[in-house]
Amino acid sequence: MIELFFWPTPNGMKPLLLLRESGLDYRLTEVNINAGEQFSADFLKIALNGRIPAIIDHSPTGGGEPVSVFESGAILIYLAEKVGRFLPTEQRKRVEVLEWLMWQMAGLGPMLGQNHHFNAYAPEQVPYAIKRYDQEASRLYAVLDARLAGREFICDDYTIADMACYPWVARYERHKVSLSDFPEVSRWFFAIGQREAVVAAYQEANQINKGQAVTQSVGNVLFGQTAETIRKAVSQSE
Ligand SMILES: N[C@@H](CCC(=O)N[C@@H](CS)C(=O)NCC(=O)O)C(=O)O
Repeated sequence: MIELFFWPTPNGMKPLLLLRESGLDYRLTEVNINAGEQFSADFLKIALNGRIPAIIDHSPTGGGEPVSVFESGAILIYLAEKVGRFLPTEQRKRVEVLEWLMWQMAGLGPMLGQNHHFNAYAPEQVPYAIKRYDQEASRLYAVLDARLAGREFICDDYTIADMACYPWVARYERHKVSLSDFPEVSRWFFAIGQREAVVAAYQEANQINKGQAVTQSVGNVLFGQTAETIRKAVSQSE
């Protein structure tokens, strides 16, 4: 059984998409990031970075002690290898999927995250940052659009590269992106959104954190942490 430490955010959705698609046995453990539960000593033992998602595989392949994994990209690779799907084994095909997974992890996700931060959450308007991340968002959408031309999915089949990108593109309105400017992304996005597993994953996620806004006190939790947060929580767990 896979225990998924979860909150309904783009990075949280990635492993849930895979779990739903694969039929693996799983349960969700909510980590309310708006309330700071990601900094609890217990959670940091699994995910020292203090961010969801994380998993514990209570029945790892080959047996033995449970395996814990943090970082959504590493979780997707781990689960794909466990089920033997969504990540090819043939070298050329595999590296292509990993390439796009890394592109999402290091580019699309962080840049769209900053885009949303400076457009929606920053307590003061920072025109340079807004412009910078708006431009970067549209550049990245154009990269994905070019990649998807003539392809159903980012790689040959539906893979962890699609599962990583989809939940971020699902927030395109927050990035002030019009999908009509990116027709290939639009076609890919709406097709994936109709997959049974994707619909079920979002239905499950939507039961959690219904309509909780990022108020100033939530913002203080999410954006006000320092080295001290981690040092304190780590010393509490010792
Ligand atoms: N690179 C990490 C990023 C994880 C991440 O940023 N998670 C966010 C939710 S999408 C989080 O836990 N935020 C809580 C916080 O910022 O304190 C991954 O892909 O797993």
